[in-house]
Amino acid sequence: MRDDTTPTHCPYCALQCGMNLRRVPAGAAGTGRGAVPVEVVERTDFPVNRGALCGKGRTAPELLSSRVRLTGPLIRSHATGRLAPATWEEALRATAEGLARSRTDHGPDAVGVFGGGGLTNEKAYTLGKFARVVLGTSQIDYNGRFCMSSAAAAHNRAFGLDRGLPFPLEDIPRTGCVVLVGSNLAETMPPALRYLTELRENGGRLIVVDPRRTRTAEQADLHLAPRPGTDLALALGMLHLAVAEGRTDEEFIASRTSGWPEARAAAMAHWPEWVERITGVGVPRLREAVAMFCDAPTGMVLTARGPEQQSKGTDTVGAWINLCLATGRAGRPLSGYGCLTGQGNGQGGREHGQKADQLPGYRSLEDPAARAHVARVWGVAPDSLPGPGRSAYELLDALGGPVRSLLLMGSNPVVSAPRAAHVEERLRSLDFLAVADVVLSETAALADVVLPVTQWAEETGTTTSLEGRVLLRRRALTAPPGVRSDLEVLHGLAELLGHEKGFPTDPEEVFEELRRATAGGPADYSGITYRRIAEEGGVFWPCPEPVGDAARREAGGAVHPGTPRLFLDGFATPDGRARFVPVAHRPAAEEPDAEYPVLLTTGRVVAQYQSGAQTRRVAELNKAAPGPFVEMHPRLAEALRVAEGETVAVVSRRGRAEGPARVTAAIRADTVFMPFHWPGSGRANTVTNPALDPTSRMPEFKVCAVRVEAVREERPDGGTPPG
Ligand SMILES: Nc1nc2c(c(=O)[nH]1)N[C@H]1C(S)=C(S)[C@@H](COP(=O)(O)OP(=O)(O)OC[C@H]3O[C@@H](n4cnc5c(=O)[nH]c(N)nc54)[C@H](O)[C@@H]3O)O[C@H]1N2
Ligand SMILES: Nc1nc2c(c(=O)[nH]1)N[C@H]1C(S)=C(S)[C@@H](COP(=O)(O)OP(=O)(O)OC[C@H]3O[C@@H](n4cnc5c(=O)[nH]c(N)nc54)[C@H](O)[C@@H]3O)O[C@H]1N2
Ligand code: SF4
Ligand SMILES: [Mo]
Repeated sequence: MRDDTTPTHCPYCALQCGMNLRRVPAGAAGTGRGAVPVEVVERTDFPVNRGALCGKGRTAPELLSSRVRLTGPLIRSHATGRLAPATWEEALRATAEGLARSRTDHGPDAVGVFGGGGLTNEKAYTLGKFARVVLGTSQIDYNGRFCMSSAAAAHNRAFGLDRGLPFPLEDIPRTGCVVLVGSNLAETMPPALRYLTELRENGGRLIVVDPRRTRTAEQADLHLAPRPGTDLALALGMLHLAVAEGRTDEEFIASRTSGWPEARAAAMAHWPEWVERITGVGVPRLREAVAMFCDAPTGMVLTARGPEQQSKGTDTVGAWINLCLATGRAGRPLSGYGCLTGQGNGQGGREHGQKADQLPGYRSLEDPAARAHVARVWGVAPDSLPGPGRSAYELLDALGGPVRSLLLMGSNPVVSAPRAAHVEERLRSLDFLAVADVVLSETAALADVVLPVTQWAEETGTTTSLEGRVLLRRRALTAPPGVRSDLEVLHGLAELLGHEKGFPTDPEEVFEELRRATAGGPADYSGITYRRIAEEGGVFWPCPEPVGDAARREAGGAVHPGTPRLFLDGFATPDGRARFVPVAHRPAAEEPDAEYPVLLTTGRVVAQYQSGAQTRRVAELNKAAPGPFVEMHPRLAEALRVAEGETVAVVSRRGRAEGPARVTAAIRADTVFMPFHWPGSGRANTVTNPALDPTSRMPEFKVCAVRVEAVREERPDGGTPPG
């Protein structure tokens, strides 16, 4: 490795593609702001992407030197109401005072903290510790609640442990059949598409379940296009047929599971003909899918946001898990259920304590033993740790009410939260808002204090990929002088709030503490060190370090190898058996009616990332995906007398969003699709429904009832142009 080259990982999605960053010699790319200081060079030794990157990863360095990047703190001036430059001392002091004032006036739970699944493990851990130890608040949650919380809840319920994928991606091409439910991998994790291509080259079959014929669905042997919000019925229908056709694995059910009689009865109550009526997927197609899945010797079901972001997401994932368990496709080599986690540290971000109900190591905040363990590591009394707080949407909804001030790090809810106009209004009603970000996001623009932070390539830290593989991102260049790392921000605030110790700024020092905090917990990182990750290219958790192993490790001896594959010897439940959960279909929180006759579903496009805060500022990506659109079927377009490219409004009970019509037969005629990456008049989340799943508290991003209207431009003569 040349010494101007640093092996690291992409700042964006959970695939965490490996890349090398090479410093560009001064002068070679121009000078000053705007000159990109590093270039991405192929890194072929990381097995997950073997050098391949999508456009977002390839262009990620652009934001490092971008003119729109924040380079100094900002404080809102009382006189002008505008954000104005300030020193770090002023900004940290104003933040500490803003948070402390709410605490003094209204109690510790009047202070909220909102984190992000893009934060490294070290940051997520420190943010959770900061909330509980320094602020003493229970009111902390994060955007991962909007992401994979339903799959996480279902995982815990069935398997006793939540790791998105219980096997590495490299197993996918060797299984017999993959059912991919509501994932548009070809656009959301392009380098991973190769695993599906290889699966089919090896003779394996691919079933894709998506209301749209996406670029991913085009790869499938069988594409099922259910009505949005009906995956639960679909999975139950498949299980019903598997039972009726004698395709269940009774030996596996008897030896490895519990609860089958109830789950079986629940599935048998869902007749295939009824499922056809609910989902729009015909019985013959359903039968074909069951045969394809069960005839293969091994099989996997993988879900992503499609079935999960529903007000019944937990039960829906549970239904797919039941299908896996009943057919013996779990806890065996090359078989199982997995969730494709989304954000860069979507997995690690949910393990180390920025979630409302959780302590590091995936420990429960309500478990006295877990509280005692973590309190010991933190040097505080177990009783001083607050209990569980509100979930993400509930927390945002409580802003300006019981929660008076907020520290936000790593999320842009003005664009990404459901019922976003309401959330924006809640944020505006706060007594005090501080936002740490790398750019002036739509949410940062509302803040009283903006804290500019370092970016991925300027700092070191670990992430845990969708495979459960703990990876090391390394610092490749020095940050501009005006910015500080998130860890430095939290250290500075802790100090001002009376905690001089316990909040180190060195990521490795934080990780060493995290190892101890997670020791013995479900997500045990105690055997993982920076050095091991660097040498081994990543380590899968759980990776405990039993007594004596530290010395062995120091001496170069054999230690716990990490756990690429889970559940092969038993599930993580007390009796080692996977638990069936009986589930029944229920409608979406909002079904179409005469006033709102169409279904809206939302999601992503390949060139933009999430709220777009970062990718909308990269020229190449912005050119590829310049703005919102409304995908609709030609029949719907005809009924509305709308042509390709004409502006339409999508209106729900919560508000309206506009965009040009994109007319395509690749979507169901009863459904329109909008990507959610943009603010303003095209903000899809103005329209979405914050109905929550009762278990995971996941909002129903994937289905709500809308009316679609043509927006005719007024003509001088008062008429409208022909439609
Ligand atoms: N380009 C890009 N890549 C990303 C991201 C990004 O913003 N942009 N974000 C990252 C993150 S955080 C995440 S969580 C992942 C998300 O990755 P995905 O889950 O693949 O992304 P989505 O586009 O939200 O949803 C996937 C599919 O669900 C379908 N769908 C909609 N409603 C339903 C339904 O009711 N049932 C079923 N079965 N399917 C439905 C949509 O048509 C869509 O094609 O992507 C990650 N990668
Ligand atoms: N309608 C609809 N809405 C959705 C979804 C959907 O499918 N449909 N998907 C949901 C999902 S799955 C997700 S994950 C959310 C994501 O939505 P958001 O939480 O808004 O995610 P990002 O846009 O990634 O926001 C991250 C912010 O943090 C900043 N940032 C990046 N790295 C760092 C860092 O290290 N430190 C700090 N301090 N800041 C940083 C970025 O610049 C950006 O402003 O959106 C959800 N919203
Ligand atoms: S697929 Fe994800 S991790 Fe890989 S380059 Fe693209 S955004 Fe980055
Ligand atoms: Mo996500």
